[in-house]
Amino acid sequence: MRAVIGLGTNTGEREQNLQNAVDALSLLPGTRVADISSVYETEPVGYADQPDFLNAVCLVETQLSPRALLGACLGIEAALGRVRLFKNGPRIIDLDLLLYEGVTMQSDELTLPHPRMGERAFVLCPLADIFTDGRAPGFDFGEKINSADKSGVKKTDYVLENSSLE
Ligand code: PH2
Ligand code: MG
Ligand code: MG
Repeated sequence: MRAVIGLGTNTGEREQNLQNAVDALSLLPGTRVADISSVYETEPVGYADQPDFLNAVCLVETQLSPRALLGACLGIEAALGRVRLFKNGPRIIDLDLLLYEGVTMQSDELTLPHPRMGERAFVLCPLADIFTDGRAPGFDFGEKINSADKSGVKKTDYVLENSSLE
């Protein structure tokens, strides 16, 4: 199934952190990275007293279930050295399962689609690189991206490599 994962980082070697995360996703069992957005430099949303982020999203094709994919994302965060100091605080890497084709669900560990993705320009802008018509699997965001405040979000020229492709 197709799933969309949001990536964010605001400490350490930010570009390298994103690349390491994409590389780790492409090594997951039964999983291939099908597409990767541009990389955006974004002002922190919510807790403001922290460095700017780099954000991107990627589309994966996976045989993992939503819960297994979420667990794999948390495993990659830990492997890349994420330490949770406080909620929404600075992080070396954050991998959020945003969408999973054909699945809407709400539980303590996982809500799909991700409940805040429609309000976050740091998610919507990279999403629009992949889904240029404003339609992601199970999530139409054409209206949302038009009305979103994109002032704190700037496209960079950094390109993430996709080791799933020859
Ligand atoms: N992630 C958050 C909270 N705020 N702001 C930006 N710019 N980018 C993020 O990835 C981000 C955030 C919670 O995960
Ligand atoms: Mg997040
Ligand atoms: Mg997260």
